[in-house]
Amino acid sequence: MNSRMASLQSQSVPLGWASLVFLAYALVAATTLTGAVAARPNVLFIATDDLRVELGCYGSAEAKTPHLDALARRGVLFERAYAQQAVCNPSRASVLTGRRPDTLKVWDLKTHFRETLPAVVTLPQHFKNNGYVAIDLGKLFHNESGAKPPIPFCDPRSWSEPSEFAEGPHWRDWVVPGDPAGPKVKVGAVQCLDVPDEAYLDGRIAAAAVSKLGVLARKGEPFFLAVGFWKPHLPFNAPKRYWDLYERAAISAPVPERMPEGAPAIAGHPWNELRGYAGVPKQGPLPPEQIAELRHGYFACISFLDAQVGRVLAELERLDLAKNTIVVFWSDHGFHLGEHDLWAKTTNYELDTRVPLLVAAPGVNRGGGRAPGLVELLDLYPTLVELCGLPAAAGVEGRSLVPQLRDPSQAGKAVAVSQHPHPSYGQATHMGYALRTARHRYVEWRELTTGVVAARELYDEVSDPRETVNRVGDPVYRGIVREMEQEAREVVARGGRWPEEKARTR
Ligand SMILES: [Ca+2]
Repeated sequence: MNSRMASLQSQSVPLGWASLVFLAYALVAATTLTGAVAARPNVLFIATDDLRVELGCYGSAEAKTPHLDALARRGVLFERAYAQQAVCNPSRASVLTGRRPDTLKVWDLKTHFRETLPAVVTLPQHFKNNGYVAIDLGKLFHNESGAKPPIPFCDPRSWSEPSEFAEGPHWRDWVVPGDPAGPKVKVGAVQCLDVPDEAYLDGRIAAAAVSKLGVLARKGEPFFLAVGFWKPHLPFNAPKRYWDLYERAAISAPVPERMPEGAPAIAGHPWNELRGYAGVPKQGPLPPEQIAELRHGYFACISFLDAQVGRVLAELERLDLAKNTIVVFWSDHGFHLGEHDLWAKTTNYELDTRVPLLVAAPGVNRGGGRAPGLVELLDLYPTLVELCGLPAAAGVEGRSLVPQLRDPSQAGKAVAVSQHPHPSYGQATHMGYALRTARHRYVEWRELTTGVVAARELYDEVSDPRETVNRVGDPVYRGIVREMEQEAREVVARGGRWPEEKARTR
């Protein structure tokens, strides 16, 4: 009850008609105010970098992720969420503008979306324009600019305050014992030192987020707090105690070891990202002990990341903000750890395009649940706009996930679309479009200048979830291939945008 109502009720004189009318207004105003507060929840938007679907709550037999598993229990876990392109900049630009890479014309690490679509209103900018405090701690947009003249990749106009921990090369997040200035050149792919969490960026980002939550709680204004963790992106550096959670001898080997049978060469890549680190062979296979070390390091980084998320979520609870804060946890794309004879990202396969996505929206998803329907990362923009009661943003291509948050059994999309140019980095010659339906993954590689289809792939995700055999030439799948070809034509014609009016599922 507000103070005005309390003082009205405490009046000792009998209430006249005028006072009763005023009291009625006050009651309506109080109800409206309460409604307005409930309709303006805060958003804690947690991004991670290169985290594939490798969490305990997703059924990983190896990853130790107690804090994210707890978040999954109080939110909705999206079992089939897909990135629009499996590499940092295009994926993040897509999520944060709600547009597909083809619409943005951002498919590489260098192009900033402000070069191609200068006036676009980003997700945090839309919140800022509608009365929210928008804060960026960590990597949300891409972390390095290739534009000339340089454009700040953290996109200052999206935020209420300057970004922190948002830019710089990944290799600099490395401890040189005795030298606080850190490395001057790119160093190794793994690091295991007995150092505090704050020795690395993600520990410092978690500490900054904890501190910022205190400030925001005292302010009392609605906030959109983006926390962008840099892990488990290479280099795999986590404090030793996170490495110690795993026994290297017990860590599984990559399965399958080879590219899918019948896959075109254009679907793979020579792992340039990993090979750029010291100690990694410039060509040829990795020795088994290095494969085990790298996989160990990736898992250590996942647990390190999980602990940092836990610190932030614990502070949200402690400040009593959790009940009115929507928590979103997502990764910009997946990752290969030697499976398919591939390392890192930049393919159109399930391991690279599928991502973890958890959404806890207090009062919306009572009791949480697991949503099996297909969704796309660019759906997050309209979802948060709807959840917070903001006006719809123009030009956004995603579809709100609110129906699935209310009832996780609701159907998802008929098709989730991802795309990736070939080669993975540098001057592209082809674009590969991946169409993921409930049962199949169809990939079409088209020559960029002519549009001619150079190669095709089809995987049966039910009988072959690890994608070991390309079925595109298998007569059993002839009908499916014909249908998918038609659908791919429509997707390409629409610039990678799936026609929402088509509600077919298979
Ligand atoms: Ca990434």
